[in-house]
Amino acid sequence: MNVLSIAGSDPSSGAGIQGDIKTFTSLGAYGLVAVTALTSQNSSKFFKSEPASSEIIKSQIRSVLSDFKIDAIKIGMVYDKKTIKTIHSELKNLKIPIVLDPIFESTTGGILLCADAFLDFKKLLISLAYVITPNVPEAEKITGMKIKSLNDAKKAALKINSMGAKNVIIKGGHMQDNTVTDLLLENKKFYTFSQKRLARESHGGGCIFSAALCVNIAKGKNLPESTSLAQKISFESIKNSTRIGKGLSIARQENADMIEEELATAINQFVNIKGIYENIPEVQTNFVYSKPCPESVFHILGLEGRIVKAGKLAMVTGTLKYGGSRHVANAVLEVAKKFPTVRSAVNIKYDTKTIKRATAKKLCVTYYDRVLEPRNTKVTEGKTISWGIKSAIERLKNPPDIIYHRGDVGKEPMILLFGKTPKDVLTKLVKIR
Ligand code: PXL
Repeated sequence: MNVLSIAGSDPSSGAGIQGDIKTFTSLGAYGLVAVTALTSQNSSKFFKSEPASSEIIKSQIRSVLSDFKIDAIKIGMVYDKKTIKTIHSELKNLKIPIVLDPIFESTTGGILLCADAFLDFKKLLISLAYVITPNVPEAEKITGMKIKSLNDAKKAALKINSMGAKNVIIKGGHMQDNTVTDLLLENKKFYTFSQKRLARESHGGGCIFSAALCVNIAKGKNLPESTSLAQKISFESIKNSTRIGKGLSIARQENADMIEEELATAINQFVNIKGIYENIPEVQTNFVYSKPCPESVFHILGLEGRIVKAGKLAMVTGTLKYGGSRHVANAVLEVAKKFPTVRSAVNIKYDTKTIKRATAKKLCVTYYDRVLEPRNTKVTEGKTISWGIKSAIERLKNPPDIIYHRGDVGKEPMILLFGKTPKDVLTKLVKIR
């Protein structure tokens, strides 16, 4: 999937085209750019900006549109009247969804849209937007209204919609509240998305929101889901912001931890599978998800606790923690050394029928025999799993879906189900039940 950012350059790489490329890449999209302006700024100060010529802006847009299939476009800094006119005439007949992020001023006070270009911004760009993403001050400037409450934001969203934007998101970060509530207006319906407020200011969070929104729209997700994901991604990136220079911290989308989000969702789906209690072994179940290329179990998120069988129900005890699982996490650690795409696993009760179904469904099934384990690994806590997994995958050319063992004296037999993501693991689980 390919997405295009039409925006300004930010040498501090927190926002603008540099920030967008990072967000697109971190979410698995291929990012293309058309540069509208150059800025010189760092994390403390904004120095200068200079527009690109209309000729080169037009030529950049045409060069990418004529070659790549573009699934969504984001417009950021547009700087002046002639840039706005060029973008409008190049995009007005396209059928590609456009995310318009109004960029008026930098966090450090630099002018990113000239005062005399404001009317053209409203007249020519707002009507191109599939969705527009102002924060509260930007929505106030666009509408001329004061926004002090969610109700005010709803009125402003309706007004921006009447100005031509198909859908409107007003980001609530500037509102005085303990939580941040983003408001979406889609097809005359309001949706709100709340997140706890982070007590920090950073550079680039707004760009990350609109770029993540753009990718999720490109992926075909609906607008409420795309908004919710964009909020989570920008929240995580602000939480992970780092003071790289001497001034403001820079939001870090590449460290944004969607791992927790994805695993928590999958665990919730796991316990709600009908009759899943039958698949939970005596030692109970853990479900893990690793950061890319883990070096220890502390790079692997798992339950510090278990998914337990309680009568005919499955219940989660404990919370998610890096290093929370030892057994299942060690298994992923070992598999990932040879097959780095494998990052998630769950352990389930051993049953020959499950193994037969998995083989029939053409999953890659392998096993190890605990009875053959050398004495020296047996006596060291935590080594058995590594030894077993290593011997099970030794001859594999492709990543395993299932590794099982039939137990040993006093050791319960077990099935480990692997995948790229928790969702992938769940899809396989549903296949073999
Ligand atoms: O965050 C908004 C933004 C967008 N684009 C460019 C910027 C900034 C903020 O500084 O410099 C080029």
